[in-house]
Amino acid sequence: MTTQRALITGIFGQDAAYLARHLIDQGYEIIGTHRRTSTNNSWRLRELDVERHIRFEELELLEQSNIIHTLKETRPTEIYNLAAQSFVGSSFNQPIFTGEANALGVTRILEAIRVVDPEIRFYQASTSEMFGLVQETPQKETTAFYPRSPYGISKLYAHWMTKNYREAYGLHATSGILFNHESPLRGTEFVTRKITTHFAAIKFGLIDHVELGNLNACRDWGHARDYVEGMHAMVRHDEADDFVLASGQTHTIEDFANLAASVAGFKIEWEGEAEDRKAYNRETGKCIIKVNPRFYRPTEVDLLMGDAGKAKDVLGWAPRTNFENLVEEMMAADLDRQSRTDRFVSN
Ligand code: NAP
Ligand code: F7E
Repeated sequence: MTTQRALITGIFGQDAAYLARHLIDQGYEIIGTHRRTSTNNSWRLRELDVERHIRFEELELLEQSNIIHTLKETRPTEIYNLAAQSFVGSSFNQPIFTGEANALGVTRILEAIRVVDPEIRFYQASTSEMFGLVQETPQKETTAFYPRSPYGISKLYAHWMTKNYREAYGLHATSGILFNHESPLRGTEFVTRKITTHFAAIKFGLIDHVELGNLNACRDWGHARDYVEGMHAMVRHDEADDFVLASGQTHTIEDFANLAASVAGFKIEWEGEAEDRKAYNRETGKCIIKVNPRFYRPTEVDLLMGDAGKAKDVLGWAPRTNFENLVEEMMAADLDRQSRTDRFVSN
């Protein structure tokens, strides 16, 4: 069999690191693409010991000619489009950039595939944010979409473009509708890792408390390591299609904070409601969590809970890491990182 060559966009992101690890273990050659930055941003690839196996190329989602030339020069057999402006909060302040990168960026890649080599298999990173104001629970492939942010809307455009290029031009273009997946390599702006980095810093006396937004939002959280295996299974499946990957369980932000606090060794007690809600360390009496409305979103996604039944039946995919193990792994990793420096760990 000829060697498979995967091009992964957004190679410096969380999912790309785990996917690169998985594909390298399967014997793949990896081309990792990134936008130009002034500093090296490859800490995740180093943590998983994959950096030395990757051929790096610059690829900017806003630049059509750059994408076409990169495909012509690197000749991948599979493309995993993981690059995106992926933070929902920022999408409200940067709706146009978010649309350019997440929506039109995908059209640019699909066009490049059509022109350069229509045999390339394509994976699009779709998201549970497309369900937004949910129309049924649990959410599955057939659930009606109702996105609630410029991010969700940009991803919905890309989702339909992927489907359209599949139907119109016969491309093997697959869309993975992934629910939240986290890990010790998660960006620190996302709520899970914001909590674990801040708890670690509180533990080591560097800060007093963390400020969060809506504590009642419910998310279906899994581990990125499990979800990238599902991406690969989708691309290797004979027919391109849409698949939900999810854990099937949902928890509030407060649940996540409670469990992370207990792993970090804090006994906490909650008082107050809404903006006045606070969590106190019972041993010291000090407040360690406060609500700051600055972190509220103009329109919120209140509840996500996915049904990954189709991925299980068709691909044989199921998550291996449960919520408790995920929180334990993330909290332990940040305690370990923080124990090795007196600077607040911020990546
Ligand atoms: P991530 O850590 O934020 O990584 C995204 C990567 O995209 C970053 O490395 C970023 O580059 C790159 N990027 C941003 N704008 C770009 C541009 N204009 N041109 C080229 N590259 C650009 O995201 P992730 O959590 O790994 O998620 C991977 C993908 O899955 C994303 O598309 C995300 O929207 C989607 N998704 C994620 C989840 C989840 O829960 N993690 C769930 C569903 C879908 P820099 O490193 O330079 O910032
Ligand atoms: O927010 C609430 C916030 O930013 C989760 C991305 O990977 O998953 C991710 O999007 C919830 C929201 O992730 C804070 O209001 C409370 O309800 O961790 P998050 P997200 O918005 O769910 C989807 C599937 C993606 O596709 C995205 O790319 O937590 N929340 N307090 C907070 N959120 C943040 N960030 N910070 C807070 O202080």
